[in-house]
Amino acid sequence: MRSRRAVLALGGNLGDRKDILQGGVDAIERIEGVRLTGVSPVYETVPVGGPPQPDYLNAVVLADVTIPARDLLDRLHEVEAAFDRVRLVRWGPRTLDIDIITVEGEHCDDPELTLPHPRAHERAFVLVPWHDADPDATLPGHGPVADLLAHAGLAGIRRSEVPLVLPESPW
Ligand code: A4P
Ligand code: MG
Repeated sequence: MRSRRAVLALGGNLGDRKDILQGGVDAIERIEGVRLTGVSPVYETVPVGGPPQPDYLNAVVLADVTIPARDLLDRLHEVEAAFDRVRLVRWGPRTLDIDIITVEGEHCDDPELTLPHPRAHERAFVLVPWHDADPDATLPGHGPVADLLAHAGLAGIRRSEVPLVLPESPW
């Protein structure tokens, strides 16, 4: 399948958040048909929605993907499971969540995989690191990420000094 650019958002608020985030990035790079091209700074963020829960670490990675988006979602769910992700309540605390924000040229309304991600445009914890990783990014249907940032509530977002490392591709 031809290569398309994809944007993935990672977040977690249980366990050793930094190690899990880096472990998630490393595991994404090992997925066959995925090549990481960029990684954002890490942000410490106040939870949006859900029950009372600890603050999150959030980051965004950029990738080139040659597998179908549904296969990518399945592989990402396997990565989440490898970090003991348990689903109890919607928007509840989690060790690792990996959302597909966009896959270049792909639109889908299926609840199992909605593309672009239906809430990305209003989520500062996605938009801020995405803009850092790609200042020219555009969210299809919503416009430039730089413009969306102007309307996003930035109060609950704090840049962390923790760096994420872009791993070497095994492929
Ligand atoms: N799904 C549909 N489209 C997608 C997509 N583009 N990417 C389906 C990934 N999954 C997608 O996801 C629920 C279902 O969405 C899956 O079965 C998948 O097939 P989930 O990972 O089980 O649960 P979730 O992530 O809690 O659900 P959701 O609705 O995607 O949550 P959001 O809207 O992403 O919000 N606050 C802070 N500060 N930081 C966070 O990271 N995350 C959330 C989750 C809420 N508050 C947060 C954070
Ligand atoms: Mg998710």
